[in-house]
Amino acid sequence: MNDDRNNEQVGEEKIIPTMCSSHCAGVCLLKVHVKDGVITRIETDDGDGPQLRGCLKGRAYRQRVYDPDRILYPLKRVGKRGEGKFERISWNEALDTVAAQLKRVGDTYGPASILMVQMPGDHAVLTGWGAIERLLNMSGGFTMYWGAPSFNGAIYSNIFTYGTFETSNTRDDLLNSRLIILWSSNPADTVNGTNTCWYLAQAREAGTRIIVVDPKYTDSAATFADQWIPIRPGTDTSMLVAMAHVMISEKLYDENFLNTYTIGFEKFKDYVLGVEDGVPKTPAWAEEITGVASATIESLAREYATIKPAALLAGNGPGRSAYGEQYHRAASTLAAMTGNIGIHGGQASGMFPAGPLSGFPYPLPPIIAGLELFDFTPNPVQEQFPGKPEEMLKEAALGRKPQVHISKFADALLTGKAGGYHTDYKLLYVKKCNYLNSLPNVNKIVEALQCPEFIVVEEQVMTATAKFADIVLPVNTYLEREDLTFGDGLAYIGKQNKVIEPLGESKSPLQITAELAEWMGIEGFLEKSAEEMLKERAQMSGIPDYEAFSKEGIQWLDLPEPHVAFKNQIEDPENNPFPTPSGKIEIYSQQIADMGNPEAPPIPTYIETWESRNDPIAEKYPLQLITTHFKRRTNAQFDRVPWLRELQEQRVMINSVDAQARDIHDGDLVRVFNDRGQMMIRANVTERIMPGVVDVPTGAWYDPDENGIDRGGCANVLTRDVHSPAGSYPYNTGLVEVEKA
Ligand SMILES: Nc1nc2c(c(=O)[nH]1)N[C@H]1C(S)=C(S)[C@@H](COP(=O)(O)OP(=O)(O)OC[C@H]3O[C@@H](n4cnc5c(=O)[nH]c(N)nc54)[C@H](O)[C@@H]3O)O[C@H]1N2
Ligand SMILES: Nc1nc2c(c(=O)[nH]1)N[C@H]1C(S)=C(S)[C@@H](COP(=O)(O)OP(=O)(O)OC[C@H]3O[C@@H](n4cnc5c(=O)[nH]c(N)nc54)[C@H](O)[C@@H]3O)O[C@H]1N2
Ligand code: SF4
Ligand SMILES: [Mo]
Repeated sequence: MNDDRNNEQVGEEKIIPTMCSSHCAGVCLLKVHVKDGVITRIETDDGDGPQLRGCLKGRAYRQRVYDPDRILYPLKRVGKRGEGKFERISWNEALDTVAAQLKRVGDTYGPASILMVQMPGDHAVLTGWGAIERLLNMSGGFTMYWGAPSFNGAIYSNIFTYGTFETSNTRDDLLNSRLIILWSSNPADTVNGTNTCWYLAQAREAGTRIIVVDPKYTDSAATFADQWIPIRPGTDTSMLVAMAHVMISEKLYDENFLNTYTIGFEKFKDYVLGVEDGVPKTPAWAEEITGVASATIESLAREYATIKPAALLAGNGPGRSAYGEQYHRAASTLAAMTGNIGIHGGQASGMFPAGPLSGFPYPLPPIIAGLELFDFTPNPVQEQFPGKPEEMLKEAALGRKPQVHISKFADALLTGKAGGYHTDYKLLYVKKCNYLNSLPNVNKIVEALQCPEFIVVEEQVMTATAKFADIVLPVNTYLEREDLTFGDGLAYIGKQNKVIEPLGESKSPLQITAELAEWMGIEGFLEKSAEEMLKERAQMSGIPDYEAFSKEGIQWLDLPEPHVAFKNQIEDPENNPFPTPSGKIEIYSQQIADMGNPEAPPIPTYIETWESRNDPIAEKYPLQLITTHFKRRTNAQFDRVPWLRELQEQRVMINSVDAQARDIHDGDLVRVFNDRGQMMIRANVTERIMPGVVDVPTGAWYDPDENGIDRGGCANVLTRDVHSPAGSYPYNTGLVEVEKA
């Protein structure tokens, strides 16, 4: 396909459009210049209409493709595990080894002893989920993982509150808002859907009031906000509940909306007023917890209740803390109290960034389509395998067994049956995931990775995780393969064109799985060719001419107006119940109550996190650690790109008050530590983070010295490998101390 593009004529430069989508919540149009089969430069969208301009990472992708450390051939470990010594082997030997190990481990210990983890890598259809699951299921099964690090608290909240995770309006609808609250959301760094910043800029110019609630004075706050409200990490639910208190006591809430569309408000109201526990959740109560002045809480509550329509964009920062699900449930409850659901300019405040799981008026959301392509073959290890993606995510939100939360993989590998898991785990398959760098408690993971009998990692570059593999399989980049991708928060489908041949012997993630299936003698693994699947998917998404679409790299979907989640439910409730058991928005959830977990109450409730400022361990480790997403990386991807490294140094952000008390100056080398680990890193002494909080941005590459002290600035040497009942990862919950090195 696209032969005219792929067979470059010698000496002639071609410009090939393609769609970048790099696990970054963006999907941007790039124009890739290719000469003699080599990428020479990358430009971005300069066309008419809403441009989908790429960020600094997309434009620097050339250095990622040609990274001198790209893995070009299959590798076999020759040194000690983790030492990083490998030798080149053939694909035949690699596939033969992986196939034989999967069979041996399955036959000897049972298929449940196989653990697999994969992440998006890129957001694309063929590269997405489904293929490896199908392969493992067809060969006897494996132990499912659960827990989406990005937003498991939000998934849980959405499913139990709204009955679906499709809770978001498209981003262009922000132009209809009169008030926008960016609650822990920083699109100036984390994109949160391409063009979100463009819509925020237009909204601001049009006079929309924009408020940021975040412990950091982010670039988004600096660029867009009329007001910045710093808040102590992990305390957001108490502020939202106190805002509800203001709305209730001043009768500012939309009673008609609550009566028509919700159930359980009375129970929530009792909680807010303190009917049962005798503690009214007043702004003064929340001030003690959050550090936000009660007058500020009151005025925000009044503004949100009276300026209509208003979009509370509930970001995932607090969702990535202990009991983060309560924050999401509380945000959606406030959206209901203010009647901002199902209307233009409002938001259901389900989650933001919406991610590919939300807010799509597509005929079939392509990511789900990606799963369906592979039919989600039943997993013999999973007694009641749900089969359908929606159900699967619900099961995931509930953490039904047998499956292991990804944050517990290290624990599961170390303790197995003795630790209360279903079995002992003997084989680890890592696909599109920098497991060791991205999951909490790296030092424990390092220990755990010595346990399995066999580890296989599919990678593009030699990550800390890949160093622990017995076999490494080389993966190409999206510039070396064909795929489809889709807008995040805006309605378009993108074409990923193969602009160069794969480097070395690298292959696409789908190709690897398909070849492994063949090697294992599994018949009928791919029912259609990759090209057929893409064409079929494009057709289902309403794309009339595949060739023309490929030439453009993009197809906008024809929407008469911005998409608004739950518009039908609000406009015609009789005929459009919410997909919950009651048919209404469930502020009280009987499904949650039935689970009977006191740490997962049926109404949104403030629960103090572990390792809060009141924890006795705060005497030893007095600073709250947050680990935010960094502008010049996507998680740990792009960290090595030299052009990007020039732009921003990995440092720990610390307020000048905390720095002064420790005699730390800007640029000093400091030690950040707690009982789980330690790192040496330079300090960024600044007023842009509130006192008492430090930020080590996530994604820097783990780089231990001879004493095991991390020199790379990998946040997860400090984080804890636990999760809330809803599977929220507490990446932003934890205490540390910082001292001058
Ligand atoms: N440049 C870049 N873009 C990315 C990524 C990346 O790594 N780099 N990663 C992508 C991925 S996988 C994801 S999931 C998204 C993540 O996108 P976000 O969740 O938006 O990113 P974060 O920076 O982790 O968090 C957003 C804000 O939450 C704040 N925050 C942290 N804890 C709390 C808290 O307890 N309360 C409040 N109110 N605020 C808090 C942080 O200070 C931060 O400013 O971004 C995607 N886009
Ligand atoms: N402390 C802390 N830790 C965090 C977070 C946090 O906020 N704080 N955020 C969490 C979040 S939200 C997430 S989503 C996870 C992300 O965790 P990961 O998904 O592990 O992070 P990535 O860096 O995106 O890693 C993807 C890896 O897959 C490899 N790869 C293999 N095949 C492909 C491919 O086909 N395409 C691409 N693009 N890559 C491929 C890439 O080279 C890269 O090493 O991290 C989590 N970790
Ligand atoms: S990395 Fe993300 S935001 Fe940057 S160009 Fe690619 S898709 Fe767009
Ligand atoms: Mo994420």
